[in-house]
Amino acid sequence: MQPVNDTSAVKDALRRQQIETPSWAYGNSGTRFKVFAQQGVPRTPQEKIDDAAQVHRFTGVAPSVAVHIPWDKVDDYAALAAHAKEKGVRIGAVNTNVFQDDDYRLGSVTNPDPKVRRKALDHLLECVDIMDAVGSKDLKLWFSDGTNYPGQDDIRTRQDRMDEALAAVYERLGDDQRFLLEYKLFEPAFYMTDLPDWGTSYAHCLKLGPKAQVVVDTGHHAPGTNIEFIVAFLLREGKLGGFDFNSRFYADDDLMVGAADPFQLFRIMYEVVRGGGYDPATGVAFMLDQCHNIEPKIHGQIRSVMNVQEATAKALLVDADALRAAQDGGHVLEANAVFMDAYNTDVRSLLAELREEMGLHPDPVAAYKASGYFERVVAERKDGQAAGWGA
Ligand code: LRH
Ligand code: MN
Ligand code: MN
Repeated sequence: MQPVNDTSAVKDALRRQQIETPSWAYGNSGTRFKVFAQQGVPRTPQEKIDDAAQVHRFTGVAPSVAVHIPWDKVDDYAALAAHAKEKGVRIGAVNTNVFQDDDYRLGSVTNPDPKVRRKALDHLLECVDIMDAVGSKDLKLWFSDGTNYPGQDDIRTRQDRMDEALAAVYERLGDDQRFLLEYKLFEPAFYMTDLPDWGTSYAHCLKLGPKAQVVVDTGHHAPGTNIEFIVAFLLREGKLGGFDFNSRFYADDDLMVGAADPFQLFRIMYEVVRGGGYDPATGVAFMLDQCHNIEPKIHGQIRSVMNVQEATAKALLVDADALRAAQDGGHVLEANAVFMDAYNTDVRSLLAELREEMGLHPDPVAAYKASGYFERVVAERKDGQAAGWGA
């Protein structure tokens, strides 16, 4: 889809938007130094889904929730999916976790010990079983694997082990399932990371085929990286599987999307629209991957969904014809002005109107606050669960 600038077409496009919230955003979280307990926090995976359903209820564009295994481990996954349905949402991506076990000290699928590699692979395959049970189409793979010291392990052999594991997972996927391969510059490994950048993820995905796609976590790059270039390139190659949205100031800060650099989010969303990634048929998943350590969680998720909506609205408002004419004519400043005009447009009233047309309150935060949901869960829930970090 090319960017559109007639308001009703922009609204139609925004009405169709789907932003996935992460179950771990609703649990207690913190830093390496302290996990802060908040009031009214979910005690079970079911209650995390209940909270996610509130975000959808007030925004109308967050119909799915990502789960993280084992943080959301339950005995009966089909029942969890039924619970989600009952609450008006569905389970989205299944996130794997091969980074919180003593066995993974030297890595998971790239570990020198074949027994540990097997254990990690078994977990990944079990997550595909869970996808089958909940009807999920996306498996998200992030590996903390890497080394801390030069010479600690053989870089090339570790790539062979990565290849082997990814091929086994790929093989296990159903026809309508795919995996989204995440990369991260550094942390927790500090010398060498086995999947450090989009190029490495892309190369692995390309070798495997169409069911392997790259996921761009906006917090996982070096400062100054042109993330929108990565988005444009991956979309052009048909390899952009989706986003883990969040904000960073320094490293993998996991702050609310659009908080640190709303202009960057606009530039990313422009490339999504420009490259056809906004068309549901392309299958680009718009997921949040955030924690709310010091701020209220459901409110934080609503705010984040709205930030993505605002950036998307502005991206859709870019006058594609005027931009192309200025670009083709080599009119540098005119082209930049077309771009900035869209970015500088205040889209809040357009979004408020859209919500009213969708039968929603124009101000999702105000409506959520007035609903009494937070007070109710504070009264009902004692000793909420940690999201997974430092639990
Ligand atoms: C790793 C990461 C990955 C995990 C999530 C909780 O930094 O971005 O996506 O699954 O955080
Ligand atoms: Mn992520
Ligand atoms: Mn991250």
